[in-house]
Amino acid sequence: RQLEFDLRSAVADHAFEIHYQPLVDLGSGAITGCEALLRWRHPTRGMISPAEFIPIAEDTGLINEIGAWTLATACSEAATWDADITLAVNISPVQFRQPSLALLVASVLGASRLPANRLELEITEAVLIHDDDAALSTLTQLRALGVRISLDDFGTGYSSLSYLQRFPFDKIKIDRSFVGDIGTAEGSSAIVQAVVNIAAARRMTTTAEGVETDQQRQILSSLGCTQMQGWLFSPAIPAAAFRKLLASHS
Ligand code: G
Ligand code: G
Ligand code: MN
Ligand code: NA
Repeated sequence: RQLEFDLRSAVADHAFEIHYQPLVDLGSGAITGCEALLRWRHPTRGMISPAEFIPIAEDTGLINEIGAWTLATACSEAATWDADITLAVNISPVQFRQPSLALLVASVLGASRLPANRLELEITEAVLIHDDDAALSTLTQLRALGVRISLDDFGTGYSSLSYLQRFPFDKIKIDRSFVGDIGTAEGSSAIVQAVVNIAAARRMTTTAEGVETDQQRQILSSLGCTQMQGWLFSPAIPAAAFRKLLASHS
């Protein structure tokens, strides 16, 4: 496949860049974090979405190299920001199953000098379904480093409330399919409310994804959701623009 071939050279050529999307506290309106989102500038096809190339990277194993680059680059960048905000990095299930993940994270934190408590790793429920003991052990190792763990896309996969019982998460990210329905579809605020309640009972925070309207923001705020992320505030933007955004909001 041509795209796989190109992806291999992209790793070597460092044709990737990282964009950052702010995470905003629903109470104060302050930027309290961001999510690193990978972008691939293809020589002839322009920007290719991670939704298209991450699956190829996972199938070919290239995700380990790409993921390590993303983690190291985002941590180094975030360590230079003049703001005490968290950095969230997506970890693919393939990366998560590498026994050396915690070692990698420790070495990246050491090299970038980003404080561990400013790093959040976003994982999806897909990592939890295969091997409970290995997953629990990896999560425990990561948390021992002081990094935070977020459960991404909550509600879309094989969501099981028992995961929340068994695994130590710091944050639940409520998938944008629920957020998009808020204020229109009957029952969707009830689902968000239920997730917020469970999170609070388990000392986890909640981030609503895909917030696009002020009405959604208001409802999420009244439901007690901690944080929001979405185009209402800002899409993911290049590092230099994100740095300016931080400066203009501090
Ligand atoms: O950034 P959006 O712009 O299009 O991202 C699409 C999908 O790709 C999302 O599900 C997002 O979690 C995933 N994604 C974006 N960046 C990364 C990354 O660095 N690593 C992994 N594993 N997934 C990513
Ligand atoms: O799966 P994950 O949550 O990591 O992916 C984030 C994805 O959500 C990216 O593709 C990003 O571009 C997208 N996204 C971010 N904000 C919004 C939004 O407000 N609306 C929609 N529809 N997508 C968004
Ligand atoms: Mn994510
Ligand atoms: Na998500």
